[in-house]
Amino acid sequence: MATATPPESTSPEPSRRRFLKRVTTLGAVVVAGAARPEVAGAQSGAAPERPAPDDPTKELGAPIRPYGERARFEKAVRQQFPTKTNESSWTFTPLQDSRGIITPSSLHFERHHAGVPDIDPAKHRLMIHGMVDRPMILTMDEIRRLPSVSRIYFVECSGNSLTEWAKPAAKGVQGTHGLTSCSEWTGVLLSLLLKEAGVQKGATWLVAEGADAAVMTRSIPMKKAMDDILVAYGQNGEAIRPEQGYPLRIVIPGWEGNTQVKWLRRIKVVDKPYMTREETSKYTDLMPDGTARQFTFEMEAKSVITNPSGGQKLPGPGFFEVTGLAWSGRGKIRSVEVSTDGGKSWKPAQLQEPVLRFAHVRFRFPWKWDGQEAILQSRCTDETGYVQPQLADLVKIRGVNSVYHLNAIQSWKVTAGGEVSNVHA
Ligand SMILES: Nc1nc2c(c(=O)[nH]1)N[C@H]1C(S)=C(S)[C@@H](COP(=O)(O)O)O[C@H]1N2
Ligand SMILES: [Mo]
Repeated sequence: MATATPPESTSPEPSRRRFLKRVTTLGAVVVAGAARPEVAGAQSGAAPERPAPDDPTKELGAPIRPYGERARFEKAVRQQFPTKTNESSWTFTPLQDSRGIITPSSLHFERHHAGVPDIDPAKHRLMIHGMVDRPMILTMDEIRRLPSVSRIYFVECSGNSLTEWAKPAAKGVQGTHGLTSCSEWTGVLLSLLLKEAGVQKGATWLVAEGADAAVMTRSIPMKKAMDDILVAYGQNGEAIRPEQGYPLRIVIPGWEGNTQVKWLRRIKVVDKPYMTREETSKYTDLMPDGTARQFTFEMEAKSVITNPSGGQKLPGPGFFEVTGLAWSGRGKIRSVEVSTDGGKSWKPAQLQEPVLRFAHVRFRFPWKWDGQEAILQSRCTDETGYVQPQLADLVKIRGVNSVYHLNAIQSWKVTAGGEVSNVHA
């Protein structure tokens, strides 16, 4: 009964204080070993040291709270790639623990070139200038007064799966595919802002600039800007998280994550691409003949089985639901097939509604495992008829100098013992 009221005021026994002390100690240990202390620290605080009651109906529940947290037993966290600094780094979404198609904002993957800036929305401005009739400087309040839209889109870093070109490297799906996440974004269509500003004749590109210490800058063709690009301030029903670009970012449906400038502060309307660092020395694909592909904006169709996936263990033969995610930067996913024999035979998976353009799509496939070794694969086709390639076929065209844009079929091997691991089949 001690947990029925705030323990600080009534609890006679020192167990809570002991619990807190233990958590603090644990937190300190984890922090010392963690590449990203604030994440590790926050997690250790959620450790379920205090057992839940055997019969929850016999105790009064916890009091209401103003901002929600997930259940203390849930442990999925973003994982950081081992980079030299925490500021130019990235974290992966735990896709193996994701349900449905929306990524919780707290687990959206992150890619920062100079850390997460601390921006006061009251001081933030968006400037639109260059080849326009009416240059503008907008406050956040002014932007939020404009007609808005909400749309569900994935964001995928074109570096997703980059470790997997030559040999299977990451252990599980978080490492192989965790640089993609899917959110409902709310904001203003960029086309609306550009119409307000009055784009001049001959303006074919724009340059978007972030307010972070990297001042990340990308050139974007006017055609896409006039089509479906969002200037977003909302993510999954609340303000965009600082990690995702608070208070304002560009969301470009289907395009590589790097073009989707976070902490957006400036749009310059121009008549050519500006050849910034992020579109010359980075985010280009070196081909076998020594030339480089540039402005590879659209993320090609890709899918992956998230369960069962690398690092998991099947308890024994019997029924399993094979499930995963598919997405395409060219529009809608038309179909997903699953193979349990390393690509020799394929059967259609069921697509779960909603199936949206430029969004993650959840697929499901009932599988009766006979206890023999199996290789699980998924292969998607998008509405343009493009079929996700086998890795060998992708390498035939792209060679192995490429870093970005690996969208090949992923293979998970299931041993007779039920262990699941990352393989190249
Ligand atoms: N201003 C700014 N925008 C940025 C970046 C950045 O470092 N600074 N990183 C880019 C990269 S490489 C990617 S993949 C996406 C990642 O978006 P997310 O962190 O919301 O997942 O943001 C892009 N926009
Ligand atoms: Mo990226």
